[in-house]
Amino acid sequence: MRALILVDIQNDFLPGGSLAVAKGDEIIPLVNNIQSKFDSVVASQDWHPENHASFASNHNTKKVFDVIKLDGQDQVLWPNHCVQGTTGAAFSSDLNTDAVAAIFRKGMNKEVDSYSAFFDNNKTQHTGLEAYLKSMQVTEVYVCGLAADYCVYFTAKDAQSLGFKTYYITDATRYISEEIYNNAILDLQQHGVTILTSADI
Ligand code: VGL
Ligand code: ZN
Repeated sequence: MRALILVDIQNDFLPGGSLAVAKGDEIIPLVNNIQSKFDSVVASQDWHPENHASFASNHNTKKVFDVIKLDGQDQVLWPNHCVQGTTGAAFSSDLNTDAVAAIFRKGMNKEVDSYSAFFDNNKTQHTGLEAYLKSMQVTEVYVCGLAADYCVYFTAKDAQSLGFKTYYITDATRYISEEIYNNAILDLQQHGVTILTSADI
């Protein structure tokens, strides 16, 4: 069985949002189109409390995009985004979610960030996505969504390491930083993730 994971296609990551990914809206028609090619479609949703440690506003003297140490790991400080229950945290109204069978929320623990749809950045707290996919006999996972160099990257990397044959759909994602994106693609290739475009699905 093959599954499509829609990563964080939320208003705050789209033009006009607080952590807007340039041209992020361009992926939506494509993402809507390809869903019918999959046995299962699931989504992740970044879902932070207002006091989340990844928000620059929660640190004195720090600015957005500064990097700090959080629990021993490098942590980029972000603008406030995807706060639970806000419009910014909602899925884009242009995204077709009719076929989405389950939604996995992440980033609720204020002490640790959660880029991957599978678990927190310190890999202790699972979202339930791995167990869900395995219970559905999913063996192949395709990832798309926002942002290419953060949540889509870490979701693909974890999917591969959890034993799913993993595909990263480049035209169904957009990045925050081109440099980080280029490194992410190299890293995924080295870990055996297949990089493809939607035409090759
Ligand atoms: C994301 C930064 C912070 C993402 C989430 O969805 O890529 N990026 N939180
Ligand atoms: Zn976040």
